[in-house]
Amino acid sequence: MRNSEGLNLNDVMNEIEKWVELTAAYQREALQHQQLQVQTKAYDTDFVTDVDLKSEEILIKCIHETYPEHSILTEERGMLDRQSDYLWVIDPIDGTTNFIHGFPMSSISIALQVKGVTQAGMVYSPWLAMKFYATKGKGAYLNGKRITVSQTSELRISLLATGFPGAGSREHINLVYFSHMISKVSGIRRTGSAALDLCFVAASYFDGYWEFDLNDWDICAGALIAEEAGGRLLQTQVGQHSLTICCNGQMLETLQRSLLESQEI
Ligand code: 2AM
Ligand code: CA
Repeated sequence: MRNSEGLNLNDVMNEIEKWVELTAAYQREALQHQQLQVQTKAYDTDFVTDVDLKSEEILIKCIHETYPEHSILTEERGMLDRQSDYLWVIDPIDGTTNFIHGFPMSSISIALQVKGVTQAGMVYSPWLAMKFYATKGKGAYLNGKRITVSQTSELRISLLATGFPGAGSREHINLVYFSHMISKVSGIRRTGSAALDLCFVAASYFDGYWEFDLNDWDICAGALIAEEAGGRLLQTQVGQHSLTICCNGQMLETLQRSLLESQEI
């Protein structure tokens, strides 16, 4: 299976799987046997651990060994630019706060973009033993089984997910949206890993998801997986904030309308 640039996406996915398993094994070992070293970044609740950094190092080394000319964008190290059409987008731990607390809801997220289009992605939870992956045009899978989004078209009976990134800001824009939406749906969950939230929409556990101000590395792989599972992804701007919405096609318009009503409250 070759994409327009002649790369075999089956081979790419086999490589990704090896790299991610290696990283997951390291994370399991580290959480069991190691004293975590936690540092803060932009503010006092924006955390990074030595395990984030080492996981990133493992993934970068694997990519450089296999595809030395490719560029890499990572959460902790930024852009490692090789002036290539190929860009790997990596979040070594999506859900770092959960990871620090031992709450088993974090993931390794890795995607390959070719000329700006995501061609392959994997989101792997070392704790749930869930491996979500997709290649463009070939569907989405969870541990070898094809997954598809839910068919729920009614918001009233839907289970949604959201998140509150950047909790350093006490007045979070999403609180208004959350309180508006909570009475309109069956329930709203907040896992703390945007990558897993998108995959949970892909697997139809959630009917829809929204979140503000996410970064490329949070959503690159999960967005492909959700879209390949039949989901729709919308990214829009609300004032200074970017809003990501993901759900099945039947619900997109209703969910978007309902979310945007929140601004009028
Ligand atoms: P992280 O754990 O890799 O930082 C939780 O709602 C989601 O928001 C997670 O995907 C989390 O990714 C992300 N997140 C946490 N803090 C953030 C910040 N300061 N800016 C943007 N995204 C953030
Ligand atoms: Ca991260």
